[in-house]
Amino acid sequence: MPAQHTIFGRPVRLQMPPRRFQLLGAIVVFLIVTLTLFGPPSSVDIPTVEEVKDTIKNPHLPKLPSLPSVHSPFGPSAHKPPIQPNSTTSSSYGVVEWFSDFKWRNPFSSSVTLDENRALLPPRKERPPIYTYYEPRHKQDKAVEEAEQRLLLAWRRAWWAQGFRPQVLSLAEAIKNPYYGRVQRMQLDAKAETEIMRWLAWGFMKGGILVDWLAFPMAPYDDPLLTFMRRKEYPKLTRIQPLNNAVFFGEDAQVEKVIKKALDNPLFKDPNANKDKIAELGSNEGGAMIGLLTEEDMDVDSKADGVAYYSSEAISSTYKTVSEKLTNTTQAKGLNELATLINSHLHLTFQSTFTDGLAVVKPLPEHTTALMYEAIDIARNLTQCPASPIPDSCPPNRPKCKPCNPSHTQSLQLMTSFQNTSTLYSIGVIPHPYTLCLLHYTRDAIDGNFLRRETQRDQWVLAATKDLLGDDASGEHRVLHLKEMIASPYLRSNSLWLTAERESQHDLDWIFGFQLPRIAADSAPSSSVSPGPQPRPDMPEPLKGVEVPEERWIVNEETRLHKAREAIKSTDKNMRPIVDMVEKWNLYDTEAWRFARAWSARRRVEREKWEEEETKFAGTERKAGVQSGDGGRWND
Ligand SMILES: *[C@@H]1O[C@H](CO)[C@@H](O)[C@H](O)[C@H]1NC(C)=O
Ligand SMILES: *[C@@H]1O[C@H](CO)[C@@H](O)[C@H](O)[C@H]1NC(C)=O
Ligand SMILES: *[C@@H]1O[C@H](CO)[C@@H](O)[C@H](O)[C@H]1NC(C)=O
Ligand SMILES: CC(=O)N[C@H]1CO[C@H](CO)[C@@H](O)[C@@H]1O
Repeated sequence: MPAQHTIFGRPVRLQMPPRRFQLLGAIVVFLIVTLTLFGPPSSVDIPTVEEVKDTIKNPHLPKLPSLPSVHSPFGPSAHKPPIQPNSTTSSSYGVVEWFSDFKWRNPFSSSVTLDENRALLPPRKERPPIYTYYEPRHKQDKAVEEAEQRLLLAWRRAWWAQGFRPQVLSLAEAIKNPYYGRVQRMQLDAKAETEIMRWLAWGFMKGGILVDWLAFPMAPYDDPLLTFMRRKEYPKLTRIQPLNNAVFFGEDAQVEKVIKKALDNPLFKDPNANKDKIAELGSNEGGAMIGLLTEEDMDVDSKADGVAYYSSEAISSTYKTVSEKLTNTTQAKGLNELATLINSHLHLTFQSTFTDGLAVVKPLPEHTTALMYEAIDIARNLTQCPASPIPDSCPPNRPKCKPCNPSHTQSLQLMTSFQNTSTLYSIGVIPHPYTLCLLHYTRDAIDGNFLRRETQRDQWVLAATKDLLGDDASGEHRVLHLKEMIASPYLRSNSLWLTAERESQHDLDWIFGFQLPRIAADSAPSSSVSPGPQPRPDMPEPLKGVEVPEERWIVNEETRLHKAREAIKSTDKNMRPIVDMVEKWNLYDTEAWRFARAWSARRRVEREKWEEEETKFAGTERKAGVQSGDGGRWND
């Protein structure tokens, strides 16, 4: 007899339903299980109009549901991932927090960080160390030393911007090398000794990249040599042919091996007797060390032109104006001019990399003029011709460059949406959604009714990606794309992202690798180019088809921008819920803003921390007379 099934004590008869119902039943069960496990589609998690409305009417009601934890059905009970070291910094808009993870390509940071305020960033790319050797001469003039420090700072900045971790070595490292005593006893001439000490210091650091402090990266970020050097794998000890002894790379064991081999050279058996021969080594094209080695000890790469070396030969043959001043009495002046010259060549390299010029992206352009001040300021300075003691000169690695022409500077245009080309440098300003609401709808305050009835969600993200992704892409797709542009290793060197709420940009020089012009000549561009500051490029043309607002409306925009900044900063218990509400209403815009803000905060923290670690060594901002943060007294 079959078992009798009961429910609440009543007997029930079980009978298999017909086949087609079995299938339907299976589908229903599958749907229920899927929904339970993975949660409903994400847009359902976004608070509804009713919820927002209720919160506004009754501030005492529980808060709006928090951001959707898209793939985390058991969200609230999960543990937050542990907080990573140095992943917070303070700002006037509260704490900026981030979490670095491989899974950063996620439309909502909070689905991984489980924390609305913590942005999910890509893992930090490790910076390969790059070394230079600098030893001030004894009893050097103070002005000369300062000028050299300034050059070292330029060296560090340029390599930092290219993704390296530049460090200035000195005799202190060489002394730690076990071979130091032996070299010192040899009593070599100054030139040969410096070269060998340089290798000892490098050997002590266990290999890597060793470059001269007058060798600068002057090429696009994806230049083959720079890309190779960033990979941090140097299978064979190598030098670069036309650069003499300016660039070497190799691994620890190889460096150690050649140092040993060089010091075992028969010439050193009796250094005194071989004095002349040893002194001659210095004139070898790869420096004294190379003269002590044989060909098979080192590879020679002759196809690399990503690095510009300002050797004394190059300076005296190509940059005569500067070399004339590098004599005893005006040496400091000469070095300062050399620094300005190098800065101009770094800037020129940037300008020639982006042949289509600069784009300042201004989505929703009707009422956002005041939002763009900072971006346009930076863009104009970037397109301005750099000041230079020899204005029409070219960097040593690109003698056929096209010098900057003040009457025909790099193009600078406004665009309503981002473009996908690597020859155009874009500057974007991401507003907080609250800021955007005030400006775009020309309001002085926002309330729930207005937000719900009159505003569209996530307008900024939609407008900013219109040209790239068309009209049909989803918000998730758009915000992911923006994150790629901001942070992916391939795209991030093509654009700069500011948040509208941060008013000053202190680390631009370290992002670009050169000092932006901060002084401009007043005169109109003249045909003959003179040394010193060049005229400032004009404002970009207004966008076609967009009415240019009158001055008084722009003044209103400025006031609103100020109000929005105050509101976002505010911890007031009446203000905070409104800002929160606007954030929840615009999840994608908020996500883009948080991401960009955390990205630039992390970059800044990384740099400041590193500057702090390096304070004891040569070439820091402090030693070069630059106040951390501003341009210091070396403004042009
Ligand atoms: C520079 O000074 C050094 C030593 O102080 C001297 O030997 C040299 O001749 C000077 N050179 C010039 C160009 O004055
Ligand atoms: C942007 O351009 C690159 C290369 O030209 C291409 O691979 C990529 O798919 C483009 N992206 C979009 C969104 O069009
Ligand atoms: C750009 O140049 C102007 C002067 O021409 C200067 O006032 C401003 O501070 C500069 N901005 C940046 C970001 O360098
Ligand atoms: C600047 C800063 O906060 N540095 C800290 C980074 O994290 C390490 C390890 O937790 C600390 O020792 C630093 O002080």
